[in-house]
Amino acid sequence: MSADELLANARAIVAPGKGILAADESTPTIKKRFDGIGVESTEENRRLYRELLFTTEGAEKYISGVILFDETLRQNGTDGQPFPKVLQQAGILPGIKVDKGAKPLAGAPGEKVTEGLDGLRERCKEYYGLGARFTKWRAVIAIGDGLPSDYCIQANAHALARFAALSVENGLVPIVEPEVLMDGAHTIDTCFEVTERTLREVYRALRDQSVPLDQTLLKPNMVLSGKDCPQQAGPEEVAEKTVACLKSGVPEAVPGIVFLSGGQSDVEATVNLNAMNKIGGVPWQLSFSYGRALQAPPLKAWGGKAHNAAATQKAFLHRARCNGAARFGKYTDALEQEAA
Ligand code: 5MM
Repeated sequence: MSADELLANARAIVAPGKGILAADESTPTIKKRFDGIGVESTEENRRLYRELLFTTEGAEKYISGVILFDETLRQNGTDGQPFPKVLQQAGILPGIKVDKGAKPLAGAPGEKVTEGLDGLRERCKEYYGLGARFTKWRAVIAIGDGLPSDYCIQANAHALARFAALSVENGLVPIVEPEVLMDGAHTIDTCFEVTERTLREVYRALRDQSVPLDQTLLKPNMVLSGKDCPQQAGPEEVAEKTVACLKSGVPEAVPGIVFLSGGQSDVEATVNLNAMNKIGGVPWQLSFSYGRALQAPPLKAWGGKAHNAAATQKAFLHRARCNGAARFGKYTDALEQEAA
Protein backbone atom coordinates (compact mmCIF):
# COMPACT_ATOMS: atom_id res chain seq x y z
CA MET A 1 0.00 0.00 0.00
CA SER A 2 1.34 3.42 -0.85
CA ALA A 3 2.10 5.91 1.90
CA ASP A 4 1.34 8.67 -0.61
CA GLU A 5 -2.26 7.48 -0.94
CA LEU A 6 -2.70 7.45 2.83
CA LEU A 7 -1.13 10.89 3.22
CA ALA A 8 -3.31 12.32 0.45
CA ASN A 9 -6.48 10.80 1.90
CA ALA A 10 -5.67 11.96 5.43
CA ARG A 11 -5.17 15.51 4.12
CA ALA A 12 -8.31 15.37 1.96
CA ILE A 13 -10.41 14.40 4.98
CA VAL A 14 -9.29 17.52 6.84
CA ALA A 15 -9.32 19.84 3.82
CA PRO A 16 -10.09 23.45 4.88
CA GLY A 17 -13.79 24.12 5.32
CA LYS A 18 -14.72 20.44 5.45
CA GLY A 19 -15.31 17.71 8.00
CA ILE A 20 -16.83 14.27 8.55
CA LEU A 21 -20.37 13.03 8.93
CA ALA A 22 -20.34 10.15 11.46
CA ALA A 23 -23.19 7.93 10.28
CA ASP A 24 -21.75 4.74 11.75
CA GLU A 25 -24.38 4.07 14.41
CA SER A 26 -24.47 0.37 15.19
CA THR A 27 -27.88 -1.34 14.97
CA PRO A 28 -28.80 -0.76 18.65
CA THR A 29 -27.79 2.92 18.49
CA ILE A 30 -29.70 3.73 15.30
CA LYS A 31 -32.70 1.96 16.84
CA LYS A 32 -32.46 4.35 19.80
CA ARG A 33 -32.34 7.33 17.42
CA PHE A 34 -35.30 6.03 15.40
CA ASP A 35 -37.25 5.29 18.60
CA GLY A 36 -36.82 8.99 19.42
CA ILE A 37 -38.75 9.95 16.26
CA GLY A 38 -41.19 7.03 16.36
CA VAL A 39 -39.78 5.22 13.33
CA GLU A 40 -39.26 1.45 13.17
CA SER A 41 -35.59 0.54 12.71
CA THR A 42 -35.85 -1.79 9.71
CA GLU A 43 -32.97 -2.30 7.28
CA GLU A 44 -34.92 -0.43 4.59
CA ASN A 45 -35.71 2.55 6.84
CA ARG A 46 -32.05 2.80 7.80
CA ARG A 47 -31.13 2.70 4.11
CA LEU A 48 -33.71 5.32 3.16
CA TYR A 49 -32.67 7.71 5.91
CA ARG A 50 -28.97 7.41 5.20
CA GLU A 51 -29.52 7.77 1.46
CA LEU A 52 -31.13 11.16 2.11
CA LEU A 53 -27.98 12.32 3.91
CA PHE A 54 -25.59 10.90 1.31
CA THR A 55 -27.43 12.44 -1.66
CA THR A 56 -27.85 15.94 -0.22
CA GLU A 57 -26.79 18.24 -3.02
CA GLY A 58 -24.13 20.71 -1.98
CA ALA A 59 -23.11 18.77 1.15
CA GLU A 60 -19.82 17.87 -0.55
CA LYS A 61 -18.74 21.50 -0.11
CA TYR A 62 -18.58 20.91 3.65
CA ILE A 63 -18.38 17.13 4.04
CA SER A 64 -15.14 15.37 3.06
CA GLY A 65 -15.93 11.90 4.41
CA VAL A 66 -18.69 9.76 5.86
CA ILE A 67 -18.14 7.03 8.44
CA LEU A 68 -20.37 4.06 7.66
CA PHE A 69 -21.48 0.99 9.60
CA ASP A 70 -20.83 -2.42 8.01
CA GLU A 71 -24.46 -2.81 6.93
CA THR A 72 -24.49 0.60 5.18
CA LEU A 73 -21.21 0.00 3.33
CA ARG A 74 -22.89 -3.00 1.66
CA GLN A 75 -26.19 -1.24 0.83
CA ASN A 76 -27.14 0.40 -2.46
CA GLY A 77 -28.87 3.66 -3.23
CA THR A 78 -32.31 3.55 -4.85
CA ASP A 79 -30.58 3.80 -8.26
CA GLY A 80 -28.76 0.51 -7.54
CA GLN A 81 -25.32 2.07 -6.96
CA PRO A 82 -23.45 0.90 -3.86
CA PHE A 83 -23.33 3.64 -1.20
CA PRO A 84 -19.50 3.89 -1.32
CA LYS A 85 -19.81 4.69 -5.04
CA VAL A 86 -22.59 7.21 -4.42
CA LEU A 87 -20.29 9.01 -1.99
CA GLN A 88 -17.18 8.79 -4.19
CA GLN A 89 -19.10 10.28 -7.11
CA ALA A 90 -19.99 13.25 -4.94
CA GLY A 91 -16.30 13.65 -4.07
CA ILE A 92 -16.78 12.29 -0.53
CA LEU A 93 -14.50 9.60 0.92
CA PRO A 94 -16.29 6.56 2.39
CA GLY A 95 -15.00 5.33 5.75
CA ILE A 96 -15.93 2.43 8.01
CA LYS A 97 -16.27 1.88 11.75
CA VAL A 98 -14.28 -1.30 12.43
CA ASP A 99 -14.53 -1.68 16.20
CA LYS A 100 -17.02 -4.09 17.71
CA GLY A 101 -18.00 -1.89 20.59
CA ALA A 102 -16.90 -1.18 24.17
CA LYS A 103 -17.24 -4.17 26.52
CA PRO A 104 -16.66 -4.46 30.30
CA LEU A 105 -12.93 -4.50 31.07
CA ALA A 106 -12.08 -7.55 33.17
CA GLY A 107 -10.77 -6.63 36.60
CA ALA A 108 -11.88 -2.99 36.30
CA PRO A 109 -15.43 -2.47 37.55
CA GLY A 110 -17.23 0.35 35.72
CA GLU A 111 -14.66 0.56 32.93
CA LYS A 112 -14.68 -0.62 29.34
CA VAL A 113 -12.32 -1.74 26.62
CA THR A 114 -13.15 -1.70 22.93
CA GLU A 115 -13.08 -5.05 21.15
CA GLY A 116 -12.72 -6.03 17.49
CA LEU A 117 -9.05 -6.78 16.77
CA ASP A 118 -9.56 -10.46 15.86
CA GLY A 119 -9.79 -10.80 12.08
CA LEU A 120 -9.29 -7.05 11.62
CA ARG A 121 -6.58 -7.47 8.95
CA GLU A 122 -8.97 -9.50 6.77
CA ARG A 123 -11.85 -7.09 7.37
CA CYS A 124 -9.66 -4.12 6.42
CA LYS A 125 -8.70 -5.81 3.16
CA GLU A 126 -12.35 -6.47 2.37
CA TYR A 127 -13.43 -2.92 3.29
CA TYR A 128 -10.72 -1.45 1.03
CA GLY A 129 -12.05 -3.60 -1.80
CA LEU A 130 -15.56 -2.32 -1.11
CA GLY A 131 -14.35 1.27 -1.46
CA ALA A 132 -13.57 2.38 2.11
CA ARG A 133 -10.53 4.65 2.41
CA PHE A 134 -10.49 5.28 6.14
CA THR A 135 -11.42 3.48 9.35
CA LYS A 136 -12.55 4.46 12.82
CA TRP A 137 -12.22 2.84 16.25
CA ARG A 138 -13.79 4.36 19.37
CA ALA A 139 -12.56 3.82 22.92
CA VAL A 140 -14.59 5.17 25.83
CA ILE A 141 -13.07 6.50 29.02
CA ALA A 142 -15.41 7.27 31.89
CA ILE A 143 -14.68 9.81 34.63
CA GLY A 144 -15.88 8.82 38.13
CA ASP A 145 -14.79 8.11 41.64
CA GLY A 146 -11.16 7.03 41.15
CA LEU A 147 -11.80 6.55 37.43
CA PRO A 148 -10.32 6.23 34.92
CA SER A 149 -7.68 3.76 36.02
CA ASP A 150 -4.29 3.71 34.30
CA TYR A 151 -5.08 0.12 33.38
CA CYS A 152 -8.19 1.17 31.44
CA ILE A 153 -6.39 3.96 29.60
CA GLN A 154 -3.47 1.67 28.75
CA ALA A 155 -5.65 -1.23 27.56
CA ASN A 156 -7.63 1.09 25.27
CA ALA A 157 -4.52 2.88 24.00
CA HIS A 158 -2.92 -0.45 23.13
CA ALA A 159 -6.01 -1.56 21.18
CA LEU A 160 -6.24 1.81 19.38
CA ALA A 161 -2.61 1.48 18.29
CA ARG A 162 -3.10 -2.08 17.04
CA PHE A 163 -6.18 -0.95 15.10
CA ALA A 164 -4.24 1.97 13.61
CA ALA A 165 -1.29 -0.18 12.57
CA LEU A 166 -3.55 -2.73 10.85
CA SER A 167 -5.50 0.01 9.06
CA VAL A 168 -2.36 1.67 7.68
CA GLU A 169 -0.99 -1.71 6.62
CA ASN A 170 -4.10 -2.14 4.49
CA GLY A 171 -4.27 1.33 2.92
CA LEU A 172 -6.88 2.82 5.24
CA VAL A 173 -6.37 6.07 7.18
CA PRO A 174 -7.14 5.27 10.84
CA ILE A 175 -9.22 7.70 12.86
CA VAL A 176 -8.17 7.14 16.43
CA GLU A 177 -11.07 8.00 18.77
CA PRO A 178 -10.40 8.00 22.51
CA GLU A 179 -13.59 9.55 23.91
CA VAL A 180 -13.50 10.86 27.45
CA LEU A 181 -17.21 10.88 28.27
CA MET A 182 -18.96 14.03 29.44
CA ASP A 183 -21.24 12.07 31.84
CA GLY A 184 -20.80 13.11 35.47
CA ALA A 185 -20.53 16.17 37.68
CA HIS A 186 -16.77 16.68 37.22
CA THR A 187 -15.27 20.08 36.41
CA ILE A 188 -13.70 21.11 33.11
CA ASP A 189 -10.29 20.89 34.82
CA THR A 190 -10.85 17.22 35.62
CA CYS A 191 -11.82 16.65 31.99
CA PHE A 192 -8.59 18.42 30.95
CA GLU A 193 -6.48 16.25 33.21
CA VAL A 194 -8.07 12.95 32.08
CA THR A 195 -8.02 13.91 28.39
CA GLU A 196 -4.34 14.89 28.61
CA ARG A 197 -3.46 11.62 30.36
CA THR A 198 -5.38 9.67 27.75
CA LEU A 199 -3.88 11.44 24.73
CA ARG A 200 -0.35 11.01 26.04
CA GLU A 201 -0.90 7.30 26.57
CA VAL A 202 -2.53 6.87 23.15
CA TYR A 203 0.41 8.50 21.37
CA ARG A 204 2.89 6.51 23.44
CA ALA A 205 1.18 3.31 22.23
CA LEU A 206 1.01 4.51 18.61
CA ARG A 207 4.72 5.30 18.65
CA ASP A 208 5.58 1.99 20.37
CA GLN A 209 3.76 0.22 17.55
CA SER A 210 5.49 2.28 14.82
CA VAL A 211 2.31 3.81 13.46
CA PRO A 212 3.15 6.62 10.98
CA LEU A 213 1.36 9.51 12.66
CA ASP A 214 1.16 11.62 9.50
CA GLN A 215 -1.14 8.96 8.01
CA THR A 216 -3.58 9.05 10.92
CA LEU A 217 -6.22 11.40 12.32
CA LEU A 218 -7.38 11.96 15.90
CA LYS A 219 -11.04 12.09 16.93
CA PRO A 220 -11.09 13.37 20.52
CA ASN A 221 -13.67 14.85 22.85
CA MET A 222 -13.53 18.56 23.50
CA VAL A 223 -12.47 19.56 27.02
CA LEU A 224 -15.84 20.29 28.66
CA SER A 225 -17.47 20.52 32.07
CA GLY A 226 -19.22 17.27 33.05
CA LYS A 227 -22.89 17.21 32.01
CA ASP A 228 -24.03 17.51 35.65
CA CYS A 229 -21.39 19.96 36.82
CA PRO A 230 -23.14 23.02 38.28
CA GLN A 231 -20.54 25.35 36.77
CA GLN A 232 -20.67 24.99 32.98
CA ALA A 233 -17.69 26.45 31.09
CA GLY A 234 -18.53 28.73 28.16
CA PRO A 235 -17.17 28.43 24.60
CA GLU A 236 -14.08 30.63 25.14
CA GLU A 237 -12.94 28.54 28.11
CA VAL A 238 -13.76 25.28 26.32
CA ALA A 239 -11.78 26.40 23.27
CA GLU A 240 -8.81 27.65 25.25
CA LYS A 241 -8.59 24.52 27.42
CA THR A 242 -9.16 22.12 24.54
CA VAL A 243 -6.42 23.73 22.44
CA ALA A 244 -4.02 23.75 25.43
CA CYS A 245 -4.76 20.09 26.14
CA LEU A 246 -4.17 19.09 22.53
CA LYS A 247 -0.90 21.04 22.44
CA SER A 248 0.24 19.06 25.45
CA GLY A 249 -0.82 15.64 24.17
CA VAL A 250 -0.88 15.49 20.37
CA PRO A 251 2.27 15.32 18.22
CA GLU A 252 2.65 17.86 15.42
CA ALA A 253 2.95 15.13 12.80
CA VAL A 254 -0.78 14.36 13.06
CA PRO A 255 -2.41 16.24 10.15
CA GLY A 256 -5.80 16.83 11.66
CA ILE A 257 -8.10 16.62 14.64
CA VAL A 258 -11.76 15.84 13.99
CA PHE A 259 -13.80 16.37 17.14
CA LEU A 260 -16.74 14.20 18.19
CA SER A 261 -19.80 16.03 19.51
CA GLY A 262 -20.34 13.63 22.43
CA GLY A 263 -23.81 14.76 23.51
CA GLN A 264 -23.39 18.53 23.04
CA SER A 265 -26.30 20.18 21.26
CA ASP A 266 -25.83 20.77 17.55
CA VAL A 267 -25.34 24.51 18.01
CA GLU A 268 -22.96 24.10 21.00
CA ALA A 269 -20.74 21.77 18.96
CA THR A 270 -20.54 24.36 16.17
CA VAL A 271 -19.94 27.29 18.53
CA ASN A 272 -17.11 25.47 20.33
CA LEU A 273 -15.40 24.41 17.09
CA ASN A 274 -15.68 27.97 15.83
CA ALA A 275 -14.11 29.35 19.02
CA MET A 276 -11.15 27.00 18.63
CA ASN A 277 -10.55 27.97 15.04
CA LYS A 278 -10.66 31.61 16.07
CA ILE A 279 -7.76 30.97 18.46
CA GLY A 280 -5.79 29.18 15.71
CA GLY A 281 -2.00 28.90 15.95
CA VAL A 282 -1.99 25.09 16.07
CA PRO A 283 -0.10 22.69 13.78
CA TRP A 284 -3.20 20.63 12.92
CA GLN A 285 -6.44 21.26 11.07
CA LEU A 286 -9.22 21.51 13.65
CA SER A 287 -12.30 19.89 12.17
CA PHE A 288 -15.42 17.90 13.02
CA SER A 289 -16.59 14.30 12.84
CA TYR A 290 -20.05 14.76 14.27
CA GLY A 291 -22.78 12.16 14.57
CA ARG A 292 -25.56 13.58 16.72
CA ALA A 293 -24.59 17.23 16.16
CA LEU A 294 -25.01 16.86 12.38
CA GLN A 295 -27.94 14.47 12.44
CA ALA A 296 -30.30 15.66 15.18
CA PRO A 297 -32.08 18.30 13.02
CA PRO A 298 -32.37 16.20 9.82
CA LEU A 299 -33.54 13.16 11.80
CA LYS A 300 -36.27 15.24 13.38
CA ALA A 301 -37.24 16.82 10.06
CA TRP A 302 -37.47 13.38 8.41
CA GLY A 303 -39.66 11.61 10.97
CA GLY A 304 -39.73 8.56 8.67
CA LYS A 305 -41.89 10.30 6.03
CA ALA A 306 -40.90 10.32 2.36
CA HIS A 307 -42.60 13.67 1.83
CA ASN A 308 -40.12 15.22 4.30
CA ALA A 309 -37.12 14.39 2.09
CA ALA A 310 -36.44 18.00 1.04
CA ALA A 311 -36.76 19.30 4.64
CA THR A 312 -34.40 16.54 5.86
CA GLN A 313 -31.73 17.46 3.34
CA LYS A 314 -32.16 21.16 3.99
CA ALA A 315 -31.64 20.64 7.73
CA PHE A 316 -28.56 18.50 7.11
CA LEU A 317 -27.05 20.94 4.62
CA HIS A 318 -27.59 23.80 7.04
CA ARG A 319 -25.67 22.08 9.86
CA ALA A 320 -22.92 21.02 7.46
CA ARG A 321 -22.62 24.61 6.22
CA CYS A 322 -22.50 26.06 9.75
CA ASN A 323 -19.75 23.62 10.72
CA GLY A 324 -17.93 24.36 7.45
CA ALA A 325 -17.88 28.04 8.49
CA ALA A 326 -16.71 27.08 12.00
CA ARG A 327 -13.67 25.45 10.37
CA PHE A 328 -12.53 28.99 9.51
CA GLY A 329 -13.78 30.64 12.74
CA LYS A 330 -16.39 32.37 10.57
CA TYR A 331 -19.60 30.95 12.01
CA THR A 332 -22.06 33.65 13.13
CA ASP A 333 -25.54 33.91 14.63
CA ALA A 334 -26.71 35.36 11.33
CA LEU A 335 -25.53 32.25 9.49
CA GLU A 336 -27.24 30.05 12.08
CA GLN A 337 -30.53 31.87 11.46
CA GLU A 338 -30.28 31.62 7.67
CA ALA A 339 -32.12 28.85 5.90
CA ALA A 340 -29.76 26.46 4.09
C1 5MM B 1 -22.60 8.04 15.28
O1 5MM B 1 -22.28 7.37 16.50
C2 5MM B 1 -21.19 6.46 16.37
C3 5MM B 1 -21.58 5.06 16.64
O2 5MM B 1 -21.83 4.76 17.97
P1 5MM B 1 -22.24 3.21 18.32
O3 5MM B 1 -21.12 2.32 17.89
O4 5MM B 1 -22.46 3.24 19.80
O5 5MM B 1 -23.49 2.92 17.56
C4 5MM B 1 -19.99 6.93 17.20
O6 5MM B 1 -18.87 6.10 17.08
C5 5MM B 1 -19.61 8.28 16.66
O7 5MM B 1 -18.88 8.15 15.48
C6 5MM B 1 -18.80 9.10 17.63
O8 5MM B 1 -19.03 8.79 18.97
C7 5MM B 1 -19.13 10.57 17.41
O9 5MM B 1 -20.51 10.75 17.44
P2 5MM B 1 -21.12 11.96 18.26
O10 5MM B 1 -22.60 11.72 18.22
O11 5MM B 1 -20.54 11.88 19.64
O12 5MM B 1 -20.68 13.21 17.50
